[in-house]
Amino acid sequence: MAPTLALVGATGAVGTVMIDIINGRDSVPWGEIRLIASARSAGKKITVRGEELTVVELTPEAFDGVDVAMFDVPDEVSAEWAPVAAARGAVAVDNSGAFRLDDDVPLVVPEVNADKVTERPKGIIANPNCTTLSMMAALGALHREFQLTELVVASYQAASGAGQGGIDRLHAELEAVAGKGLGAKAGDVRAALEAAGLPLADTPFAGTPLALNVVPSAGSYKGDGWFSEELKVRNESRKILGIPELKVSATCVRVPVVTTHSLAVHATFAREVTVEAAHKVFEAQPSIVLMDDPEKGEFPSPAEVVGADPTYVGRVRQALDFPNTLDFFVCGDNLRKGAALNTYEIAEQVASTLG
Ligand code: 2RA
Repeated sequence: MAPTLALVGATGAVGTVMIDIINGRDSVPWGEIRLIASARSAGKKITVRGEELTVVELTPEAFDGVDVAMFDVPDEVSAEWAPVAAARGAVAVDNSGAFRLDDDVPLVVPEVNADKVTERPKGIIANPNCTTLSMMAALGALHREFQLTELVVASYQAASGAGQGGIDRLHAELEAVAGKGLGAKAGDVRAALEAAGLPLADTPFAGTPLALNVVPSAGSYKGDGWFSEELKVRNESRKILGIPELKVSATCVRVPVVTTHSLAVHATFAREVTVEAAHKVFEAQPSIVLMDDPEKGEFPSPAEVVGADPTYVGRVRQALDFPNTLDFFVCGDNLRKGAALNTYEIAEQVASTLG
């Protein structure tokens, strides 16, 4: 019998993209698809693959008969409910941060470590943070050929990483500053936002304007100068690539882009690597699009990549002063491959292993 898939958080921002992805597949391995959400959203009707489904409330019984349950909900909801789904016999594929560093929970990017989906003693598989995910297909492919030893990255993260509230805030700020010739005087953007009724105390972006600005703060402050996004890049990259001692340093920055995270990557390898060899590796990876002819203005940028499934790679250079080191730029839609798509790909991978 075809397995049953559940989507927990079906009405949220990532859940909505997930349904879009399921609707866009040529075929799916599922029999029943069940939509689950909080009591507030229960009863809502959503069309999935031509069938109108009614969202059911998140209860233990909602997982009865479910084979794979995808979770797109906040950390604390996953922490409570993913084990409930697992106890009822489902494999939980979780897109929150609740289990990513748990030794008994694999952290999976199918292009890199699909084999790990069967090593799940808790019945839970974790999906990485979108910032880490945006560069993993590229780094995993390079690591297989050249053996990664050091990684230095700077992120350029979109507002939608902070959820719908982040998107709404950026749009409101852009409207408030548009056409005013601002940006030449310190504090003029801040003053315009306050005057427009957008107090900086309300922003999800560290009390700092995002319009006409960049904000070197992503996630929560964790001490010693580090923000949570930067530590996630380090810890998750090590776990996914299976290199516990990988040297990693990240600086995570929010930029006034609605959706699609970008990263400038400086990666050092044990073996000699050339641009030509790296291009071949990228071209052989179906989930990567190589856009690398800078002389002709060909490189990826969020405005061109948003809404697409692949990771886009460009600006590939041999670092001039660092042996065996490549610099390159990646862009990935943080709501698709960075969240919903990778979670769904894991779910399909699990389905392929079910008896
Ligand atoms: C962000 N990576 O961009 C986070 C979302 N998971 O804020």
